[in-house]
Amino acid sequence: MPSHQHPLAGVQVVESCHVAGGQQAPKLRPHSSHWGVFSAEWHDGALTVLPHPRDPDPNPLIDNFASALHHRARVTTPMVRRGWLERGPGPDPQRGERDDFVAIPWAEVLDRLAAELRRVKDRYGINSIFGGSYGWSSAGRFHHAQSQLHRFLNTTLGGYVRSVNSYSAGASEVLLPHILGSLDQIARRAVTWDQIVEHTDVVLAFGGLALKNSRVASGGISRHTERGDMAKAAARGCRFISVSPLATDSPSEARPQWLPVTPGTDSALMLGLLFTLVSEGRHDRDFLAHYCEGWPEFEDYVMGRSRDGIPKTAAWASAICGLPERAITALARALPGKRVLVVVAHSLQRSEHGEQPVWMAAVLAAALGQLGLPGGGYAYALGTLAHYGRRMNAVMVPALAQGDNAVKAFIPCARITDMLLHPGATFDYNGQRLTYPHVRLAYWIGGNPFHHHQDLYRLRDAFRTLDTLVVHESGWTATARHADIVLPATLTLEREDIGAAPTDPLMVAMHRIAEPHGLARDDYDIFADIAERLGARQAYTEGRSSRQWLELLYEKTRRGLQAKGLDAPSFDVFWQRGELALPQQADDGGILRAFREDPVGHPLPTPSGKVQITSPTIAGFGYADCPGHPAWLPPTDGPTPDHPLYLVANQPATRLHSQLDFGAHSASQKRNGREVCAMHPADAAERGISEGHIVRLFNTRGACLASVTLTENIRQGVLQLPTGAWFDPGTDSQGRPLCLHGNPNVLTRDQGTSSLTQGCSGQLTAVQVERFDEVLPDVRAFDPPVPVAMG
Ligand code: PGD
Repeated sequence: MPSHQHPLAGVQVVESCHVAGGQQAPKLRPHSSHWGVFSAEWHDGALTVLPHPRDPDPNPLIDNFASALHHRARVTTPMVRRGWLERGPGPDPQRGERDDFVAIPWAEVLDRLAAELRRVKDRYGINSIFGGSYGWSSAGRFHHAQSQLHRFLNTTLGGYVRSVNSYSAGASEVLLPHILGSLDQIARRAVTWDQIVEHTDVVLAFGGLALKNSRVASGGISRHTERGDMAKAAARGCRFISVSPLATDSPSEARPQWLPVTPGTDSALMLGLLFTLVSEGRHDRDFLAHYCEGWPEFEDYVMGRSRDGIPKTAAWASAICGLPERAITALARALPGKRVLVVVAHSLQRSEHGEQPVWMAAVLAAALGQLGLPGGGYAYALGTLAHYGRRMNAVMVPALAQGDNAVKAFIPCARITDMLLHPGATFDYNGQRLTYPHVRLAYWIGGNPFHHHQDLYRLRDAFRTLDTLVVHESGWTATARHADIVLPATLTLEREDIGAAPTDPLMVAMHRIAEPHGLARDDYDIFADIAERLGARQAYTEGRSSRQWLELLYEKTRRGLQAKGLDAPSFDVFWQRGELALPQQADDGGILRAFREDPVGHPLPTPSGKVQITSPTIAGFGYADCPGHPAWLPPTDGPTPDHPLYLVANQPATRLHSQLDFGAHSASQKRNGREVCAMHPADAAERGISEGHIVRLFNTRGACLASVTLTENIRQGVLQLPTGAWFDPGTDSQGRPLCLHGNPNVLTRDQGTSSLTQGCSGQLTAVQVERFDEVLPDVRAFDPPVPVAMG
């Protein structure tokens, strides 16, 4: 579906023109983003953005850039919350939406911020400063926002309370090392799309293989190949089976068979498959005996010989997952003897007990004897990001050194609200009992917690406990609106950087394409000036300009290329060329292939060196919500009579997370500025809802509005509302809170996936929906606050 034609396909771009600062840059200037490599050029004041000429399937998300550059939602000048200025730092129920902002000149705001950092450090210590600052920020390796913040806090203050793991893969990152190997080893280094195109008979994809996800990679992606690879594999006869409540979770090019499972029940379905395999003697006993630990105990559980006494038959699974018993039996019988690849999307583990489908799918792949075979076995998270199913680069791509952090305290990133609301409380994490530190100041850059976190009204209460919240942002996100100090940050297009990802064979010279909007500055320059006030400019900057840092970072990769005897041009040549090809490692199947070929010489990095069908380590932790082998654990946040529908709050197709939600492409898919919710016609008819109606989705935590689209491509009993619409808090006529724009995280539950991993469980919740017949309030999410003068 490429909608863009590049006028210079295959032609090297070297023509130059002047940009501010007297530097020379090509007219068609290269740049990169998490959703694609592109170039841009100005014509009569209008910016045209074109995908990389060799990208076979460009991501239309690049169309959000031009309209975003000077949108009214941009932060133009430093702003400070009036209550913070008048009453000083401290917990404040006015924080967020109920207070005004005052515009303050750069020099003064940085003086005040430096003084506040010094006050908090001197009075409470650096373990009262939270710098976790989770978020995807932008693709450049130098202006990577989190790295800049961490380096700043380490070099100026000595450290900060950090966060670990991600919202993407919080459950699997912690679980996988116990049972197979690290997330990177299992997801990035095992089965590639090339193997699938050549070898695979069946791809059994739990959660599907949605292109909206696989067309994105943190750090950048130069060629979007997944659509073509699925088409090639399907043309060879590979069968794609997409297990998901949403038919749209796999592209038509894969010619998928859709199994519309009830949300959150995949591990029950897998148990039904395993029961059928075992009861018919079709499981691979040799593989389980030689390569795995703990199968007998697990088999007892499957067959109902263990304490619960329940045989996990296809009929049992059918009653839970909603697929017909015969479909489950037929699927189980279709797998043995074939080259089968079991895939589990990140989204499945982003919900309560999310560890279970990840672990169960590995066991299913083991029971089929397929682990470690080319194109077979287990590809955790394939199709969830463009990083997966590709080869790793053979040279390092650059990263900014962050310095040393003297603070030991940390939280799993999705426990931010618990930490702020319950300082001193203890919590479980991966076998440890940890204590929440008492945080007084949070510094957030490159992330949008009012996008990524769950139960946003609870998050708002948590942020109100702080003395000070500092945010650098390019747009007036809800996070910026909840801050005390908001500093305008440049968009990626407004600065130079290097684009590179460990799985993409192209390093990109990201040229500056536009001048900074308003008074926006680079995070690096902001931090350098605060560091100066804290007496640590040299420690933070090492005396380098941004351009000198780029040269230094580039040099690491250049040396790697040189050591391999490959083309290793100078920085200036790289910059002029606009890109550099990087070599890649062999497609060798990683640790799973090596283990299969020689389990003694190449044991897995697990306690037994084998696949842990059961884990004595996890069993030893004694967590009721994550036992010692994968199991069906019923949800506690499932549908109820009052809230009978599942809500799938998944990744959006029209933007990355909440980034550039105000851009033209994202806006074009909304209806009158409101987000669109998909619903089955039968569910709609029961409630008198028709196509295009505005509905109110609600549960005990909150409510939001959305415009409805009716589709048979969704399982009955399920609604789908993507994440990323900027939180726009208002009220209905009864004074009840209501997100006017359609942000599903006002509905989702803020609870860890389990005591083992404490991952984000925002993907699923239960809601009711009704027609909204009141006077329709306008969406104000992109209207910035109007600065007031100090009284
Ligand atoms: P983004 O919208 O990417 O979301 O959460 P994340 O916070 O990463 O936020 C990045 C922010 O950084 C944007 O506001 C952008 O303007 C800003 N930014 C970009 N570049 C820069 C920069 O250079 N400097 C500064 N100062 N700011 C910058 C994403 C998270 O959401 C993720 S990864 C996942 S997988 C989760 N998914 C779900 C889900 O499936 N369902 C629910 N309900 N919730 C989720 N939340 C999670």
